[in-house]
Amino acid sequence: MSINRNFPALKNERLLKAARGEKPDKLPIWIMRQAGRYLPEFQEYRKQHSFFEICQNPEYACEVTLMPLRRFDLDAAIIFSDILVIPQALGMEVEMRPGVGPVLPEPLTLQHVEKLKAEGAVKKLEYVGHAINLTRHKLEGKVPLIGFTGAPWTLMAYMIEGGGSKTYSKAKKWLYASKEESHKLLGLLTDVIVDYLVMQIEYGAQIVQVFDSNAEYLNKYLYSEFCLPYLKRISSEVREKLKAKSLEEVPMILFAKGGWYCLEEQADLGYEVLGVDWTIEPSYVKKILNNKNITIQGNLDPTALYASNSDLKMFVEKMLEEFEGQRYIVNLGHGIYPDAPIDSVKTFVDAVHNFKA
Ligand code: 1CP
Repeated sequence: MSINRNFPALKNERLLKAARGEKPDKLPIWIMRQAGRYLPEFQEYRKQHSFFEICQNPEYACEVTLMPLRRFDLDAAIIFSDILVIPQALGMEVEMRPGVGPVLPEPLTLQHVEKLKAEGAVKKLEYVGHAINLTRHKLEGKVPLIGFTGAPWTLMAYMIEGGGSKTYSKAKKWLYASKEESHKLLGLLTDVIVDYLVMQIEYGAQIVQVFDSNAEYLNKYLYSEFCLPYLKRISSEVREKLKAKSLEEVPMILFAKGGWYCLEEQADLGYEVLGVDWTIEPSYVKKILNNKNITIQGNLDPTALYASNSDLKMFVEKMLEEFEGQRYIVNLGHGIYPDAPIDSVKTFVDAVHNFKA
């Protein structure tokens, strides 16, 4: 399969404009995990195909990516995949267990770090590029396509814990007791992430998001030592490599869930957009990022979608008013839950687009 970079013209520029700090005609909205389990058509699809079969087959991944756009007036598509395809490409086994989530049956040990090889990993992930290329064409320029990756620390944490965890204490133990191995692993993941993002952009991703979902388990010391330098390397090296390949730069989003304790530092990492989770007050965000040249993305509580339609509308409008005056992309403050009512998603999207801009 080859890359077809003869892309259709983009008709909806709200997201890219907001990311670059230009004023869009209406506030852009997309929803983290919008192509997922809350959609009955996705549940049906999953009965026929395993999770990774969907990820690895460009036609299937494209179909699932387009599902939410047929239902809602969203301003972006996000390619269907998962952050754990990187550990998989590094040779670790990853299972998607229904009702449990991802499980890595043989978690990473300290001795194992030496054996991990970055070479060839991105080549193995080229199926994500093919899915992106196909989807970008199938979108016919309707909305931009978002590519994504997990951040180094978040991937490290899943690799060591072998799946989700309440405390991530095994992975955090490395940060205190095995600093050298931790930095080695984070550096290797950063190398892979940089090339993975460049590959996604080359195949057609128009903006990329780095998910640091496990930022909430760290503090300012740990985040400064084990995350900020790597996140900075990602934003600068992706741009350098794009330049070297004569590819246009794309905006980059960093979403460090629960990373309120170093919001200000995040603004200096070279990302155009910072995602903020649902625990942070818009007024706090505005105060901390005052005068920083950056777009904010977020942050409706995903469980607000269970509220009555009139309450939900009120919560959304309150949030939009509070973020007014800020460069802004509307989203939830974390991924949508599997039992989120479909009607509420429509109420959310419509409330955003009907809001006086
Ligand atoms: O629509 C979209 O957003 C695109 C698809 C997507 C994305 C962006 C999926 C599909 N996963 C992700 C990112 C992802 N995966 C993150 C970052 C966002 C976040 O914090 O929620 C994380 C932490 C994961 C890891 C993961 N994969 C979890 C969380 C586990 C835990 O306990 O921490 C789970 C449950 C998955 C499985 C998964 N990924 C995606 C879907 C649709 C599913 C459900 C599995 C299924 O259908 O069987």
